[in-house]
Amino acid sequence: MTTETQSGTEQTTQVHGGRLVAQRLKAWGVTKLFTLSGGHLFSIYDGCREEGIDLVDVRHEQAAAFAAEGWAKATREPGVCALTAGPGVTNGMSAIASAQMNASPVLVLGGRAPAMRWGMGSLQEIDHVPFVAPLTKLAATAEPTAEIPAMVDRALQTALEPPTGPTFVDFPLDHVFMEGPPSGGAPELPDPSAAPPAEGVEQAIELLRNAERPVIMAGTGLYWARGEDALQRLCDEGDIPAFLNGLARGCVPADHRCFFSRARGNGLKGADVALVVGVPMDFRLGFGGSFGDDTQLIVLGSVKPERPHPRDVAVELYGGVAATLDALREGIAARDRTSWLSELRAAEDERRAAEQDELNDERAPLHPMRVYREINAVLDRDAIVIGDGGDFVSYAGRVINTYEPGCWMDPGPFGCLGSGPGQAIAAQVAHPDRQVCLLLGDGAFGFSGLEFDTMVRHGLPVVGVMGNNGIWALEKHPMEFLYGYSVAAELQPELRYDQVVEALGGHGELVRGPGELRPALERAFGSGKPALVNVLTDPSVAYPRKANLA
Ligand SMILES: Cc1ncc(C[n+]2csc(CCOP(=O)(O)OP(=O)(O)O)c2C)c(N)n1
Ligand SMILES: [Mg+2]
Repeated sequence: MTTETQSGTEQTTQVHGGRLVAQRLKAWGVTKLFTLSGGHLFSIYDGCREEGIDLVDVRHEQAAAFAAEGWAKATREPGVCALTAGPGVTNGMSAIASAQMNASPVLVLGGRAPAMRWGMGSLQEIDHVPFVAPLTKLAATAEPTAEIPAMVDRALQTALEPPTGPTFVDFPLDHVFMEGPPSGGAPELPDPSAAPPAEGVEQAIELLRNAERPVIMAGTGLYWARGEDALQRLCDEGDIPAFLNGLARGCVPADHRCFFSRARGNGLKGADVALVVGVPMDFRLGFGGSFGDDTQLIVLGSVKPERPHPRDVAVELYGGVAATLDALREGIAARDRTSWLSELRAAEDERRAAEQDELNDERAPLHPMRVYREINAVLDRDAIVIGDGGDFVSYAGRVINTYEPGCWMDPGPFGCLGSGPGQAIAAQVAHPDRQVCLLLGDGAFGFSGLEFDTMVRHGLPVVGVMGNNGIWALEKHPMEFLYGYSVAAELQPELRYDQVVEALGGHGELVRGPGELRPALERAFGSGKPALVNVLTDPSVAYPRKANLA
C-alpha cells in the first residue's frame, strides 16, 4: 500500500518498511532473496514482489543462510537471506558463523517481534543482536521505519568492505509494516581490484627477486579481492609455483604449469621465500609449520588480520591484493626458475602416479577415489563442485580438478556439515547453465537432504553424488585409532537416499559397482532434474590424515 502526502511543494511517496528494504536491496544489485516463510517477513516479501526480487524458499533456515553464502561464493556479490524472528534466526546461526570464517559477504535480514510490545512476551520474541553480534561485522535493529534504508545500506556496505563478512539487521514487525519515505541513491559498489597497492612492497620485491625457491600460498582472501589474474601474471613471469586452498582454488587453473597440489609439502617446506596471500596460518597451514623453518614469509592481505601470525613474518603487506601482486611482478623482473619448477613437477608426478591404483580400484562397494576418477571424467571445465561430508570430501579436495575461480565450495574452516545443499541451490540459481555437482557423505545428507525438495520446486538440476559408506567415517576411523573401538559412528548401511530424492520428485540412481557409475552420472546430468547418485562406498577405507582436531 502506498500513500501520498502533500506538504507544501514537496511530495513524498510513503511505502511500507518491507518495500524500503527491497528498494535498497535492488539498488545494490540484489536479485534473489533466500528465505523460509514467517509472518514477521511478509512485508519484506511484499516489497520484493513489488521490486522484482525473486524469492527462493527452502526447508530449513540454515539452508537459506548457507544459500546466501553460496550466492556470495558463486558470484562475489552479496548474498542475502531473510530469517523469521526467533527460531528462524537461531536456525541460521551455524551458517552465519561459517560465513564469518570464510569472510563471505552476506546480509542476513531477521524478522523481529514488535517494538511496541517489546519485553511483554510476543510470539518468537528474543533479542537476536547480542548473540548474532559476535558472528558478524555489524548486527543491529532497524527502527523506526524511516531508518530502514540507511540501515540496509550500511549493512551491505559493511559486508562488502574488506575484510568482507556477514552482517545482520532485524526489523521489528510494527516498524516494517509501517510506512516511511524512500531514501538513498545508487550506492557506490566497492571494487576490490581497484584498491591501491600495499606499502612496503620494496622489501618484498627484494626478497622475492633474490629467492631461488619461491612459492605462493594463496587462499580465500585472494578470491574476495579478485586477485586471480594478477596472481597468474606473477606466477607466469616469475616462474613461481602456486598452492591454493579455500576459495582460491581455481584461481590458477589445475592444468597451469605453475599449479601444484600433491607437491605442497615439498614446495612449502623447501621454499626459501613464501608469499602467503589471503590465507590465515590456521590448522590448514599447520599454524605456520607447513613452511620450512628457514622459509622467509611475506604475508599479503586486504587488511591486517585481527589474529596475530603464529610465526615470524619478514614482510607484511596490507592493501589492494591485485595491485600489490602486480607491483611485485613489475619489481622482481623475469627470472628463470625452471629447475625449481621441474623439481616440484617431478614430486607432483610421482605422487599422482602413486594414486593410480586407488583411482582405478575395481572393488565393490567402491573406493572413494574411484568415484572421483569417474566424476572428473564427466565434469565440464566450469562445473561448480560443492563438498559436504567427511572423508568423502577430503578425498575430493585432493583429486577434483578446479579450473576457474568460484568452482569449488566446501564448508571452509568452520567445517559445518549440512552446508552443501544450500550452497548448491545458490550456485545453480546463479549459473543455471552450468553443471552443479554436490558431493555428499551419507551422514551429511541428514542435515539438509530435504533441500532436494527445494531444488525440485525451483527447477534446479543439481546433481548430488553420495559416498554412502554407512558410517561417519571421519569420526569412526580416528576414534578406533585412538580407543580401539568406536561409538556413535554408525549409520544405516546401504540406505536408499536415492529413493528419498525420487520421492521428493528428483532423479535417483543406486550404484553398487564401479562399472555402473559413469552411465549413472551421465543419466543424472542428462535427466535435467535434481538428482542423487547414491554410490555405495567401502567403509573400511580410512582417509590417511595426520591431524584431526587440533
Ligand atoms: C554440524 C556438524 N556436526 C558434526 C561434525 C563432525 N563431523 C565431521 S565429519 C563427520 C562425519 C561425516 O560423515 P559423512 O558425511 O558420512 O562422510 P564420511 O566421513 O563418512 O565420508 C562428522 C560427524 C561437523 N563437522 N559438523
Ligand atoms: Mg559416511
